Amino acid sequence: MRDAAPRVINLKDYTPPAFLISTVALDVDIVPAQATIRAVLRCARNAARNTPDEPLVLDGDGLELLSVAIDGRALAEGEYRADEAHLTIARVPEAFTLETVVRFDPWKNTKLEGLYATKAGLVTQCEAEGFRRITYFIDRPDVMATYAVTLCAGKERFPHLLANGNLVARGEGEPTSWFLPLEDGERHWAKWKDPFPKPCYLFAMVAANLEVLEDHFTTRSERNALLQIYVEPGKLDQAGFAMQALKKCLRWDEEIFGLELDLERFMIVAVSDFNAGAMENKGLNIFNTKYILARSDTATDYDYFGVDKVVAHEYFHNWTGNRVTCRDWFQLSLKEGLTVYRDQEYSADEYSRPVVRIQEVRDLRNRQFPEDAGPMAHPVRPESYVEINNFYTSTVYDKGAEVVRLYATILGKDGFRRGMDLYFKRHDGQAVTCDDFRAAMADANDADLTQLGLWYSQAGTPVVECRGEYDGRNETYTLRMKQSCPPTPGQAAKQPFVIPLAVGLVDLDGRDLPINIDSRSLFKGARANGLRTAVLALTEAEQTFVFNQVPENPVPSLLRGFSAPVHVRYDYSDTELAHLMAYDSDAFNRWEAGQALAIRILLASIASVREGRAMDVPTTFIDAMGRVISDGSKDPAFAAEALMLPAEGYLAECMEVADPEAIHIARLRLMREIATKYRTRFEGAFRHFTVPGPYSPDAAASGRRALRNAALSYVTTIDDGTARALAFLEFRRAENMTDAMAALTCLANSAGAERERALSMFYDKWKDEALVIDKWFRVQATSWLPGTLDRVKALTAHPAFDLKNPNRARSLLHAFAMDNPLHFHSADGSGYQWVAQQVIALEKLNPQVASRLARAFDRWKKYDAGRQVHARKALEAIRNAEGLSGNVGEVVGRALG
Ligand code: B3K
Ligand code: ZN
Repeated sequence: MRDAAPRVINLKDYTPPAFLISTVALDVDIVPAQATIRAVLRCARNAARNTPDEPLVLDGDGLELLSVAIDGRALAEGEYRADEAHLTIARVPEAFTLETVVRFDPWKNTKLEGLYATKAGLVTQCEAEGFRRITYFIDRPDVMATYAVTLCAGKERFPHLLANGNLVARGEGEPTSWFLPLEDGERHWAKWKDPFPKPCYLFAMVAANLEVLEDHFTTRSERNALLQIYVEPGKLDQAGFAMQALKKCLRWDEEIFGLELDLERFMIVAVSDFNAGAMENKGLNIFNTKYILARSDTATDYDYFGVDKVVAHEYFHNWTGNRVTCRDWFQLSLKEGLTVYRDQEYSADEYSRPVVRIQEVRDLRNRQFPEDAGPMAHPVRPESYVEINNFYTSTVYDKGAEVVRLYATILGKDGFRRGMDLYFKRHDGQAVTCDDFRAAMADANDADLTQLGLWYSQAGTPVVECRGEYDGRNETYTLRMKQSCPPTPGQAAKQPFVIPLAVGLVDLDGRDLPINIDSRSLFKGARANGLRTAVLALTEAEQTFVFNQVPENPVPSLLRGFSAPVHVRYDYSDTELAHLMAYDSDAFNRWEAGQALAIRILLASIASVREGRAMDVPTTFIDAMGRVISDGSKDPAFAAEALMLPAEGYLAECMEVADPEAIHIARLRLMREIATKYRTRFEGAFRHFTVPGPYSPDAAASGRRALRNAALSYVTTIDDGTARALAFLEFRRAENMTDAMAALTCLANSAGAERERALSMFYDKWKDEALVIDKWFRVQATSWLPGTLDRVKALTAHPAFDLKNPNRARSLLHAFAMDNPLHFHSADGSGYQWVAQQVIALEKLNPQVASRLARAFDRWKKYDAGRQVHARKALEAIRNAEGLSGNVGEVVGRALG
C-alpha cells in the first residue's frame, strides 16, 4: 500500500545513486505458496557522489525479511530498519557484501509485477519497479550489475528453470545446503549467468511447465546462437511464425544498423497472464501470448503483423535499451521511442511502406493526439510522475518514435546511421539520457540539433497554418507558415519547434513540379532542386518559403509521409483535395487528402444530424470513393485504408463539443450512403479479392483480405436480409480467422437472428483458445447496437470472464470504455458509472491494468455539460474509493484537475 499523499518524483531532482552494486547472486527457492530469495550483493559507495555518511537505502515491496548480513556478519535488530518500502542500514563500509534473505508468496501476487504465477508456473515482470518485489535492491536503472541466478523447484510442476544469460550448471535435488531438501517430490536446479551488466528492470526468471520450439541462427560474424520459444503445453503449433519473425529481425538489425545478437542463447517465453505486450529482459524475453501465438485459424492478419512487430521490437531493445539503457525513468523514450522507430522501419521494409505509415499515423492521431490535448499531456521526456507505470504512454512510445524519425528526416538515412554508430560507440554499457542521444546525432553529423531538444521538453501537438500564393508573372509560389502549440498542463507558452515539412507541388495534370528553392529554406546539407519533394526547415514561429520557376498555380502537397507529428491547416477546396486524393505521388498524402475530405463532410453531416436536417453528401467525395473501389486492384491494402472513414473517437477530437451519438449516426449514414451507391462494386470486390491457396499473412495476401473485408463492412451497414446472409455465409465459410472475424464483427453490429447464432457457434468452436475468446468478448463489447452495456454487464458474469487476467479484462472492459464511444459516453451516464465501478474493482487486484482503464475518462471535458456531470461523478467515485493506488490516483487526480 502506498502512502496517503503520493510522492511526486521530479526530473530536476535527479542525483546519481549513493551506492553502486557490481554483482548480484540470487538463490531462488520455490515451494508451494512460497518463494525464498537469498541475494548476495557486492556494493560500494559511488565515488561520483562522495557522501561518506549516507545510509544504504534499498527498495522493497511486499517482502518478509528473514535476515540481513554485511560481510558475513548477521546484523542485529537495531542495526537496520525495514519498513513497507525500504531497508535502511545506517552504517556500512566503503565497499561490502550485503546478504539478505526474503520470503513472499508469488501465487498471491495479482498485480503481476515482480514474481507471479501464471497458468504455466512462475514468471517475472520487473520493468519498471518490480524487482523490489523480489528482493531488496537499489531499484533504479542507473545501477547496473552482473547477475548469477540459481533456481531450485519441483521437477514435475516446474520442469523448466530459466534466467537471463547462459546456463552454467544444472542438477537434481538441491544445489547447496542453503536450499532445504524437500521430503516429498523431487526437485531440480539450474544456475544461470548473464555476462552483461544490466539494470535490475531487465532481470527475468521463469519456473514453469512449458514446451519449447528451437532453432539456430548464425550471426554475420559466424557465431551460432540457440533460439528458443517457450509456450504453454499444447501451443507449439502456434509458435512457428514468431520464430520466423525472430530470425528475420535478427538479420534485419545486422543489415540496417550493423547490430548483432551478442548472446549464445536467446529465449522467449509466452504466458497468458501479462500486464503489457512483452518485455525485453536480457536474453529472456517474456511475452504476452497475444504477441507470440499465431495460427491461420486462430489469428488475424493484424495479429500476425503484431507478432512480427513486437518480436522485432523486443529483440531490437537488446541494443536500444539493454546494451545502452536509461539513466532514469524520465528518459524512457530514449529506449522506447527509438525502439518503436526501429520496429516501424522494420515493418515498412517487410510490408508496404505507405500502408504501414498510414496505420502508424492513424494510431498516433487516435491515441497520442488526444493524450497531448488532455489532462495527461506530458512531454516525450516527462518532468514529473507519481507512478512511472502511468507513463508508458503513446506520447513516450509513439510520439517518441516520431521524434526519432525527425532526426532521420533532417539528417538523412546515412546521417542517422552515423549518429546511431556514434551513440553505441560512446555509450555501450552505460545508462544515459535523451540528451546524450541527441548529442551523438549532432556530433556524428556536425549538426546543430539544439532546437530539436524542445520536442523532448514541450508537450502538446504543434499546429502549422499554411497559406499558398501563386505569382504568375514571376512564376513563384510562396508558402507562408505559422506555427503554434496549445498550452498543456504546467506549460502555458511554447517556443517554436524545428519541423521538417516535406512538401511537393502538384500540377493540374497531377504531376509533381520539379522543385526549385533556395537552399536556406532547407536543412544543412540537403538538396531539393530538381527533386519532387523538398523538406522545408520550419524553425521559426512564422516563416515564408518561395519556390521558383513554377509554371502554373499548383496544389501544395504538405507534410508528405507525415514528416512531423503536427496538425497542418491549409484551406483546400474540395476539388483540390479530390485532386490530391487521385494524383499525389506521395501515397500517404493521397490517403490523407481522402481523410481530410471525409472529416470535412462528416463534420457537416454531424451538424445536420444535430439540427435534424437532411444533408447531401458532395459528389466529389462519393465519386472519389467510387474510384478507390474500382482502382482497388492497383494496391488493395492501400484501397482498404482509403475506404476506412476516420474513427468516431478522432471525429470527437475534431469537434469543439463532441456529440458521440451524432458522430455515430453521421458516420454510419455516410458508410451506408456509399454502400448503397456502390453496392454492386463492393459485392464484386468482395468476391474478386478472395485469396486462393494456403493462408499466408504476407502483405499482398493480407492486403486483398483487408479490401474484401472493408467491402463487406460497407455492404453490411445496409443490414438487409441479403447483406446479413452474405456475412453469415462468409462467417461459416471462412477458413482463416481474418475472414471469420471480419464477418463476425459485421454480424455483431447487425440486428438479425444471424448475430446470436454466429456468436454462439464461435464460442463453442473456440472455447479452449483464450486469445480467440478474447476476440469474442471484444466484438460484443464494441458493438454499436442498443443494449450493448447490458450485454457487457452480463458478460462479466460469464464463466469465461476473469477480471484477474489482463487480456480478458481488456477484451471486455477496456474494449467497451476505449473502443465504444457511443455507449461509453451514453448521455444517461450509465457507461461512465459502470466503468468507474470496474476501475474500482480491478484496482484492488491489478493497479496497472485498472489505471489504463481509468484513462478512458481523459477527455471527459470534451463533452456536453450533461455528460460532464455524470463523468465527474464517476471520477469522484473512483477518487473516493478506499485504499486507492498511486496508479489510478494519479490518473484520476489529473483528470479532475
Ligand atoms: N519495456 C516493456 C514495457 C514494460 C511496461 C511496464 N509497465 C515492453 C516494451 O516496450 O518493449
Ligand atoms: Zn519497448
